[in-house]
Amino acid sequence: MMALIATIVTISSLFVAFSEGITAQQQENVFVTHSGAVVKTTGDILDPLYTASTVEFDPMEYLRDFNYGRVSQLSDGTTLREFTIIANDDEIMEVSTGIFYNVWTFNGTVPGPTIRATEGDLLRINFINNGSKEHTIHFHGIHPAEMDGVFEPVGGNGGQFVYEFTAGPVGVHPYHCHVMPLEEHIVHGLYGVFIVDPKEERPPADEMVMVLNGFDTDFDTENNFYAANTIPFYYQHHPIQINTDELIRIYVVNMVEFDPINNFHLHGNLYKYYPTGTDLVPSFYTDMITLSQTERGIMEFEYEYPGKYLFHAHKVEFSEKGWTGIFMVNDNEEEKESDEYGT
Ligand SMILES: [Cu+2]
Repeated sequence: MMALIATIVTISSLFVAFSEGITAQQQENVFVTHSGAVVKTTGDILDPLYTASTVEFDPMEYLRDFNYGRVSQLSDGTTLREFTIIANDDEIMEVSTGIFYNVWTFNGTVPGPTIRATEGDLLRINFINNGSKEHTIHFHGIHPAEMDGVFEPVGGNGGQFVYEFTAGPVGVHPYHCHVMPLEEHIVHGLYGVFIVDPKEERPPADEMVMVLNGFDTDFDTENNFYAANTIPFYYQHHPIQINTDELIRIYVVNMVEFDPINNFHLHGNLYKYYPTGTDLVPSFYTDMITLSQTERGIMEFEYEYPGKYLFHAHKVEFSEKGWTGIFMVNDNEEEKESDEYGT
């Protein structure tokens, strides 16, 4: 027994000495995760987490980023909004830690920019296809047939097309590429959100866009990851900061392919829901909506109590694969002060 212990002690001390020698000789590798954290390790990196070609995407920035275009006035008083949208299909993005995927992008991101206009504005979208395949932009909404982005595929390597139509109807609509095979062009990321505001504005609110999406990273026509705004679990690790007694308005669009339905459950609260956002009177007061492909709407709510509240797909498979987030509800200091002074 003593001999055995002595042998173990000898081997252990040899190992300590030997491993110290290895450590001294090894260089630390530095890599960056999608959240921007810098990680150092002397171990093998089986899945290098950073490459120069990684598409930068910040779900927190995307959340409240609305693109109103270059605005000018026509002689008849109509507001003209001009946008430039560039398609690409050769970029690589880290869609989840260590998972790199060939995203097809509008203006370099998935989803593309959130385009926003008021009902009746004239939209001019200068589309440039810098990809290697044919692409288009098909807007949901009302417009002439030749502006529908279906029968006029735009060639790659610099092909151009100008989409021009009047914004309408009021609501939240998706836009996406409509080239065949459609599923392939959509699931790689060629989609975004198009908001048409009513002429008489909705009440002021903390406004956000959430695109519910997924990624089939092993090409078996089943999604491996799900998210609100592309990066799985992002808003769980980076809770969305909101205030008590403040109106929150979310433009939500379901772009998940392969799975017939998605849904949106809010904790500790209920929301008013306007399907497609086309009516100014809500249709439901609920904590749960179900959405099929490209189904969308506007949610409005206020939190009375501060604290941490989950929002997620009640389809548990989706939430466990990334479609989950947190609202961090902070005490509304402004409201408190105005209460104290009775203003
Ligand atoms: Cu396409």
